[in-house]
Amino acid sequence: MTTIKFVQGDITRQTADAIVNAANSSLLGGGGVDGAILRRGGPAILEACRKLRASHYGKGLRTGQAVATTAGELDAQWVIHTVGPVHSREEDRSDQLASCYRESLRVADELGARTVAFPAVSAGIYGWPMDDAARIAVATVRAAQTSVEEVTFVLFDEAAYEAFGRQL
Ligand code: AR6
Repeated sequence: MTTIKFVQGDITRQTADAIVNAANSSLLGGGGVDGAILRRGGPAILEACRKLRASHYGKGLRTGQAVATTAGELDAQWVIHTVGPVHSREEDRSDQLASCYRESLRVADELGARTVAFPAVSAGIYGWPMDDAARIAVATVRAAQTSVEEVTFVLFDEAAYEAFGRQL
């Protein structure tokens, strides 16, 4: 049984075995939570991402997939990078968003991570409406078959925190 928690704050200040990054398929950085993680985590994370691109992901990491690197100077052992879908009004990409949470937890299980911190994947630059992002995130983690003992959703602002809280 996985305990689910919600906190409001900056995920780069969170302590967890694994911190999930809302990355993009290049794995080479961006804005939002990705930029914050790469800044505070120091150069080791980007260096590990570059190596992953060269060794395994020449075309980039696909949407809905997840891969781990060192967490550099963050208070965690690993960063799990996942690529959320860009929100679309024409196409239902909910399965891809759910896959981000499932795949991140699968990678966490492989690593032996017991505690995992997630941001609201896709709910920033990628435009996913917060209430729907929260619904998919919480339902997917609840339904996941995982050995992870504790999942903490780290929500950047009050509106996001409240949207996730409504899922309880
Ligand atoms: N801690 C916790 N949550 C944060 C933080 C933080 N430090 N900073 C932002 N958020 P976004 P996406 C929230 O845009 O929508 C990047 O350029 C933010 O308020 O980070 O998946 C990547 O490289 C929002 O609620 O991720 C991709 O190109 C949530 O995190 C693209 O953005 C996700 O917002 C991914 O876009």
